[in-house]
Amino acid sequence: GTPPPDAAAPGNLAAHLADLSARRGWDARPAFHQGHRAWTHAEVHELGARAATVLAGHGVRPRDRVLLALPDGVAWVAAFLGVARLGAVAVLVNPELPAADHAFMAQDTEAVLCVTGPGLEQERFRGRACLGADELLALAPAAEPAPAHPVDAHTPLYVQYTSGTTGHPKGVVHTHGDPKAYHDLIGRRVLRITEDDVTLSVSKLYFAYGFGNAFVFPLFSGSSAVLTDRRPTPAAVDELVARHRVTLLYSVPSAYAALVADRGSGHEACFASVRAAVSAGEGMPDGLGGQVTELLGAPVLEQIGSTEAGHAFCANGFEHHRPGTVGRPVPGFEVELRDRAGRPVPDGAEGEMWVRGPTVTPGYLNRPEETGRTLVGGWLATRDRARREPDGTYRHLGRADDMEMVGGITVSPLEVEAVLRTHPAVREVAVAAVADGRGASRLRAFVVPRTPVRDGLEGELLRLAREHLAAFKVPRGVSLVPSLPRTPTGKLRRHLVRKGAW
Ligand code: 3SK
Repeated sequence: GTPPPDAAAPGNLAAHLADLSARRGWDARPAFHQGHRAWTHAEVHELGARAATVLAGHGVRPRDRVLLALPDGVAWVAAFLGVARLGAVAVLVNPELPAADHAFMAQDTEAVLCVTGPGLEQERFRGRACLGADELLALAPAAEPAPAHPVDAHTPLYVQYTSGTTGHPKGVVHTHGDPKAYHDLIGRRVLRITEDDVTLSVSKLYFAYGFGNAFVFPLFSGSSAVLTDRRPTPAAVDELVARHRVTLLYSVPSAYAALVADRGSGHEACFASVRAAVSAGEGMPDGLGGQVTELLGAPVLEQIGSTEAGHAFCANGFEHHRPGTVGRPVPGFEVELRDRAGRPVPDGAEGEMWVRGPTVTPGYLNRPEETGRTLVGGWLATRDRARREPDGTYRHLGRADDMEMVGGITVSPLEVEAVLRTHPAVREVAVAAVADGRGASRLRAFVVPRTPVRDGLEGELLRLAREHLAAFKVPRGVSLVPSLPRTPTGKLRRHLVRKGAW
C-alpha cells in the first residue's frame, strides 16, 4: 500500500522535517549511513539547527545565497538544513568542477559564503568568504540551535545548475514547498517508500535526481540513505548494497551497463535486499533493463525528469510498469507533446514534451530571456522528444537537439547507436556528425568497448552498420574510447561528442 500523506503545510523545510520526524516517531531511526557510522533523524536535524547558528555567525541572513561545494556526506546535509533554517538559499554545486565553473557560479549567485569540501582552495571562489565543511562540522555541535526563519512554500530554497546537454550553465531556482511535493508525488505515491527502505543513489546530492532520491525521500519517509563521497564504481555499489542491505537503488543507464558488465565477478548474490531499481537521466538502451532486472532480481523503473521540473515528471511505478517507456505522468503533472512550432501533435505522433506541474521552477537566475523561452504560459519546454503510447505511457525518443546533419540529410544518431549496440563487444556508443580535416561533417561512432578489446572491432561494427542501415546512416569511422562525456545524471553531452574531443 501507499504510505499515508503528511497533511501539514511545509513552511520552513528544515523546521518542517524536524517536526515531522518527532511527530512520526522517527527520531531514533537511522537517516544517513556514512562510512561505518549511522546518523539518526534527530541527530541530523539537531546538527542542521546548530549549523544554522554557525552560518549566521559567518554573516548569512534570510534570502542570502550560500554556495555548497561539498561531497556527499553528513556535512552536506547539515549545511543544507542550516541554510534552509535561516531562510537563506543553498546553491548546490558539484565539488569536482573546474575552478572557472565554481568562480562563475559564486559570482552568478552573488554567494555571501561558500561552504567547501576538502582540497578546494579559496581562490577559486573569487574572494568570497569561505568556510570549510570540517570547520562547520567541528563548530556546530557546540553552537546553540538557531530558530527557524518563517517562510512560505514559494520562498526560494535552493539553486541547482544545469548545463543541460549544451554546456551553458543556468541556475534553476526551487522553493521550500517543492521537496514535500517530490516526496508526496514520487517518493510516496510512485515508489511507496516506507521507513524500512534503505536508499543508495549513484547520482550525487548536488544534482536534482540525487537530491530527491537520497536527501528528500529519506527525510520525508523516515527511511535512510547511504552517502558516500566516492565515485560509485560497480565494486563500490556492490559493497555498499551488501553492507547496508539497500532496498532502493537509483542509477543511470551508463552505470547500470557498467554493473552488468561487471557480472561474473561474484557480486550477484549481494543484491538480494534490493526491491526496486530506478533509472533516469537517459533512455535505457534496448535489452539493458532486462539484464539489470536479471542481475538484481528486482524491477527497473524508468523515469524522466529535469532540473527545471525539480525531479521526475513521468515515471513507472509498481502498479503500472512498462519497460522501454518512461511511464506515465507523475500524479499532479501534465505532459503535452508539441511540434517545433508549439502546436499539439496528433495522438501517436512524435513531439517535444511540454510539462506542467507543482514543482516546475519559477525560472532561471539572472536569465529572463531563457526563462521566457523555456517557461511559456505555465508550461515547461523540456526539449525531450517522445511518443505517447495508447496506454498513456511515454516512449522517450531522445533530445530535440539530438539530430545530426550529414550532407544536407538529417540522421537520428539514436537509430545508428541502437544498431551498433547490438554488437556483443559494445558497452556504450555515441554517434555524431564530426567535422573531418576538410570541414565536412561525417558520421563517426565513438564506442566504449567491453574488455578485453577484440581485434578488428572497428571493421566488424562498420559491417554491422552496412547490413542494417541505409548507406547515408553508416558511420565513416569508429573510434574506440575509454568513456563518453556525460552530465552527472548520465545524459550524453552531444555537443562534446560532435567536437570529437572531451
Ligand atoms: O534527468 C532526469 O531524467 C531526472 C530524473 C529524475 C529526477 C531528476 C532528473 C534530472
